Formats: sequence, C-alpha cells, structure tokens
Amino acid sequence: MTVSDPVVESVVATISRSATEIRQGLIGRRGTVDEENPSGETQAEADIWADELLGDRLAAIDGVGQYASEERTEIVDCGADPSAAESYAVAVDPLDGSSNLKSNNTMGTIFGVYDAALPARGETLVAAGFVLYGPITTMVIATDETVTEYELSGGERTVVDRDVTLPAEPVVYGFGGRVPDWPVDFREYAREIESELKLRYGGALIGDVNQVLTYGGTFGYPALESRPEGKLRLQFEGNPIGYVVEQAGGRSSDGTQSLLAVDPDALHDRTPVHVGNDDLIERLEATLA
Ligand code: FDP
Repeated sequence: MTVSDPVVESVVATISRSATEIRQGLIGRRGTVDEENPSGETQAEADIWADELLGDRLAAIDGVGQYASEERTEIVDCGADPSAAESYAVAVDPLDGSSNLKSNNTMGTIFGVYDAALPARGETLVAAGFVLYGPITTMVIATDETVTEYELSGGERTVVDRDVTLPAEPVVYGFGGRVPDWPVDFREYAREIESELKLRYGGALIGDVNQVLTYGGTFGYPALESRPEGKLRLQFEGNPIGYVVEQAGGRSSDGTQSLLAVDPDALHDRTPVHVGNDDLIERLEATLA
C-alpha cells in the first residue's frame, strides 16, 4: 500500500527503509556526546547519527523544500519552495525517547510533512507518523484519508492494520513529569483518571502514544510548575502526534485547544501535549479551564 501523493510517499518510503538501518545502528551508539540539542538537552551519539542519516536522505527528495529536526538549530533549505504546490517541509524527531537507550527501552522516530514553511501550524500537515522500535519495528502513517499500521522488515513495509482507530472504551493512561511539579488542576484531573484507567508508561512518547492507539485511553505530558510551556516540541512531537491521534478518531490538546490549531512562534517551541479519547480530552480541558 502506498500513499497517494508521490512526494509524501517518497518521504514515507525513505523513513521506512531507513528504520531497519537506524535500529541496527543503535548498537554501539548508546553513549552521550558532549553536545546539547537546541532545546538544551544532552544528545546521544545515536541522536546525531540518525539525524544526519535522515537529513541527507530526506533533503535529497524532489519536492522536499525544508528539512528540520529536533537535533539541529536551523532549518535546512533543500531548494524547493515549501509554500509552492507539490512541495513540502519535513520535520523529524530522529530518535524520540533516546534517554531510553541507556535502559534499552522503547524509542521511536517521528515525522510530519507540512504543506507550509516551518514553523507551521499542525493544520497544514498532509501526513505524519512514527516508527516504533519495540520488540518488532512498526510504522504508523496518518494521511487525510486514513491511519495505517505496518510492520517493517528488511526495508519492506507490510500492512497490519489498514484503519487504525482509537478503541471507544479507554483502558490505559500515562502522564509525564513529576507529580509534585504538576499544577494543582492537572493533579486533580490525574487523580480521577488514575481511579478509572490502568497506568502504562514507558518514558518514550511514541511507545506511550502507541499504547493509547492500541488500547484506548490518554497520554499527557502536561505544563509543569517549573516549565509552564511543557517539555515536548510542537513541530516535531506535538503536531505529528496530534495529527495521528485526531485522524484515528481521538483528540489532541495543549490544555485549551487542539494542538493542530496552535500558532508557533519558533521552530523549537515546546507545548503541553495531551492526546486520547474524545471524552477524556474534553474532561481535561474542562478541568484546566
Ligand atoms: P527523551 O527525553 O528520552 O527524548 O521529548 C522526548 C521525551 O523523551 C519523550 O519521548 C518522553 O515522553 C519524554 O521526553 C520523557 O521525559 P522525562 O525526561 O520527563 O522522562
């Protein structure tokens, strides 16, 4: 199964073919380097390596006008005008959850294909998705038509679910950050959710969101007392994940509105991130209002 837009299909095919290689390349690259990413976080060797690998390949695609990554300060101008028809900007988090390298837990690669110059609103996404490096490597791709899950093996992608839809009955939840750092209103909401759903939290956004897509429920990395802007990045994490979950029948929120409606100020802007079943996000927004 291919994506109908040829540029988007090339982006998706490039990421899916690279995923097996990225997975293999993690061996021997679990250490950190003496560098920080533009958000001030220590980079792993694998973060930099995966960014270079994906950056070179995605920037070479005809119709990709910009490449941007959580791991580099500036946008790479790839030649095509991202606001022109049939030309797009690609934003990538090459290795989401890379602090899990140390404990050998789940990680992912996230991408968003924007039909606008970056930084852009999530509403301009034409496709988004992620690779999940779990016991097996899977890929979820959302377009305006559908959300599809694939298994990846040796550069091939095989459909396992043609129509990924959030189960109607929520089962799991996972919230990031430390409880004492949660604002009082979020704590109140979390107490309610804890009494209704089952905690499933692995510490990598992609792994935790995929549990929500699989079982129904909610994932949140809220605004913190120490960091009201939240931890996750809007262009590289919030928007693509919001798009996937909304296309799968759920909702996304920054606490007050859909993540896709947030106006970015800068490429590396952070945002509180909440995704999940409709009624849970509605209750969250009502509690935080
Ligand atoms: P990581 O720092 O390991 O890359 O934004 C990245 C992210 O992981 C998310 O994948 C994850 O949900 C969150 O940060 C975990 O943050 P904590 O440091 O608070 O555990």
